[in-house]
Amino acid sequence: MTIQGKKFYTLVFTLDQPNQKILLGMKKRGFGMNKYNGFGGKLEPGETIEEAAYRELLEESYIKAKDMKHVGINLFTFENNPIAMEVHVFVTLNYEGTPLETEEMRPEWFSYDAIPYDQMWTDDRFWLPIALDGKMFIGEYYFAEDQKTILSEKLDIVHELPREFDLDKRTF
Ligand code: 6U4
Repeated sequence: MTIQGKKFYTLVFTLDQPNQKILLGMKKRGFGMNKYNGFGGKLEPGETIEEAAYRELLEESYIKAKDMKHVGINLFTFENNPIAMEVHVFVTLNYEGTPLETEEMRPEWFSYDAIPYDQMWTDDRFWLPIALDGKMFIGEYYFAEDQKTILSEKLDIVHELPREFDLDKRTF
């Protein structure tokens, strides 16, 4: 697979740890529409990955995170698409506000043992449990054009995350 470049995205999972619940949003439009996911999106010009993570969570759910932990990086590539998506995953345990529906997302709390993986991206069932377990990961997923079938995958638990995924170190 020839990759000519990548774009950065954020993805934030808000956790109600005492009640073992995770906040997901049903995406109402755009990429990943009709799937549950965390809250996130593209970086704006001049923004750091962390700044984008806080901003997107607030814009899409009205949750204001007090802190966040960077828990993983996933590199997504797609058949016949030369641009990779580099998604930086965060969790927040400390936040203010109550989630509200926005134009983009309909928020809903789920118990950790009832996460609707069948209505999420195919890769989430592999790496989200690692994040919920308090560990960090780096994943690579190569998707077929249907955006469902994973053609190749690699997932590592790591002790430290790099600032970004080095495309030269891709496995496939
Ligand atoms: P806008 O400009 O809001 O219409 P949109 O096309 O909706 O953009 P955006 O900005 O919401 O895209 O970003 C896509 C979101 O989907 C990011 O949070 C990253 C996330 N994402 C993309 N591929 C994913 C995958 N395979 N698994 C996953 N999240 C993914 O869990």
